[in-house]
Amino acid sequence: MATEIVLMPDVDGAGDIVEYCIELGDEVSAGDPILVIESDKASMEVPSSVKGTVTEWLVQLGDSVAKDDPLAVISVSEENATKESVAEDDCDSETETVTEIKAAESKTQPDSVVIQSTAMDEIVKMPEAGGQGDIIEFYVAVGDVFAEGDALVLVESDKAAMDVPASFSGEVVEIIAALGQTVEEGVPLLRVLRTDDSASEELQANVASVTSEKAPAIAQIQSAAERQPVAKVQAKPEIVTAESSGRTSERIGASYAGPATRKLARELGADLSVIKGSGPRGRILKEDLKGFVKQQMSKETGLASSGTAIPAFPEVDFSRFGATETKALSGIAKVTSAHMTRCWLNIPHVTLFDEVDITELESFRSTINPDGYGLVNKPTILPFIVMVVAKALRKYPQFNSSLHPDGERIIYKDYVNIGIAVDTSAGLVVPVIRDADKKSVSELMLDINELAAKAKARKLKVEDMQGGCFTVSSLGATGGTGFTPIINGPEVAILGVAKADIKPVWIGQEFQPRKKLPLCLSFDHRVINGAEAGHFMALLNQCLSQVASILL
Ligand code: CAO
Repeated sequence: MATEIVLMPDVDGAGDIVEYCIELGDEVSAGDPILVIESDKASMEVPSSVKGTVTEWLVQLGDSVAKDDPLAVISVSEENATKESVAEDDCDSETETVTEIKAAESKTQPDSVVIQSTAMDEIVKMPEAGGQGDIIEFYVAVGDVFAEGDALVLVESDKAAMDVPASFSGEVVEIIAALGQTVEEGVPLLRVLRTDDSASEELQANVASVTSEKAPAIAQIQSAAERQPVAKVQAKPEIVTAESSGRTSERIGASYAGPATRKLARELGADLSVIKGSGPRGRILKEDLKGFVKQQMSKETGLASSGTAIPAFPEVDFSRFGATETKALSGIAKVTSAHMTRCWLNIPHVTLFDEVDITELESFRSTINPDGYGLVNKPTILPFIVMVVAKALRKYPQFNSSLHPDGERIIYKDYVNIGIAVDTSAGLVVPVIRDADKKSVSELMLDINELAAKAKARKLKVEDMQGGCFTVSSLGATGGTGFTPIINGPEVAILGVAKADIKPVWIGQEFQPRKKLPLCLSFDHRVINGAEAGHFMALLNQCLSQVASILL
């Protein structure tokens, strides 16, 4: 059994020991934080340089330490005597491949070598299909391990969200982009260490290329690589500046949390010592802290954290009443949820209902030969509706506008782009038909088919969902006699289409069977009044019930 002394790393100035991250007797891996040090400028975690058991502290809480001061004794088994150094990751280059091997320095550790390798460093970038969007969530934090296919980052455009998935397994070393940052194709998001087989092969290939004089050392490195496919490289210690955190005083020693979590706790005024950590060895994660604060807020006020003063639902343990299963929402569903809530709470909705006689339209539709228009199937009712809506938007520009956020101006748009709500397995998306007022029914049908197919295959680009002026939400094929669609803000109106049905209509002296299509027009009452909505609906009714009038 060999012993290893962990020394204070070379940081800017001295600092005080404020926290033990582990207890004596705990097993640590290379890179695991063992102590937290704070200076008047920053706080940082000091990682273990080897895998082993911490047997002795050489410093006490509150001690002031400087570079190379001994901090702790770690007992390393013979098997783990190969030292995988914790390299300082101050390398800015994306693809730098460095394998540096130094011979062991002391006789007590004859086999010890230092491997400093960034060979498996990879940069995860914003993918090509992603278009442009804002980063709204990092699903991973530094140190998190992920598998191929795991979602890493959630990027949101103004209408949809996209998960950036991992194309290999690995570990997060650095979050490069910032939350809220607008990113486009090729922008670096994360620095990661690749841990799949190809990374391991790459490491071994690098090692094998080192000169033969270093053969004994190479053997050690290879066995280290076998035990742990990627030589662990610790990112720079996480630094939180005291200036930015506004730190005054802090309880020392009892809570196991990283600097970023502690900084957030200070900002929120939360006492970490009463929070239960869900991380490894009870480490308090940011999620634990946020959950705790949320819980406290609803306990104290009974209000939701939305800022709208609407009482929140209390958390219910449904498993008391029977079996339950909890599943995470998809990225799209999360964005839709937030967007729908925002629209519902911000826009004073009014919904106007009507029934349109589409008997004539249906008989006309039945005569259409799709081949003659480059279509595979006959057009559905939807492209006719879109065409008529486009016409109505031109005639009533109030419906083709948006209210300025200051609430004092209306922005009129001189283009007519119509969004179509499409139901997909991942949630609701609204791709946009450009210049709908300039397209024929068959062109609109082709656009709808193409956008719906892309939506269902999750291949929509961000730009496919931008720039809409008005939305049509057709539930017709599914059923229902009417519904109250939520306006897709900052648009000011939306048309819901329910299921057409044959109904008896009194015409002249008798009832006649007519096909009636229910339409539901929700409008923003700040921008559109009821009379305008009535005129808009009347035009839709007229054009859809007398097909020829579409031409007028
Ligand atoms: N009444 C009766 N039948 C209707 C109808 C209606 N209002 N609307 C469509 N149909 C018929 C179509 O005509 C078609 O039959 P035919 O082939 O005989 O003509 C059949 O139902 C299937 O239509 P469709 O749904 O495949 O095609 P569409 O052009 O009407 O709609 C799309 C395309 C992409 C909008 C639709 O598939 C979809 O995803 N709708 C869901 C939208 C949604 O979820 N909205 C709710 C938002 S709020 O949560």
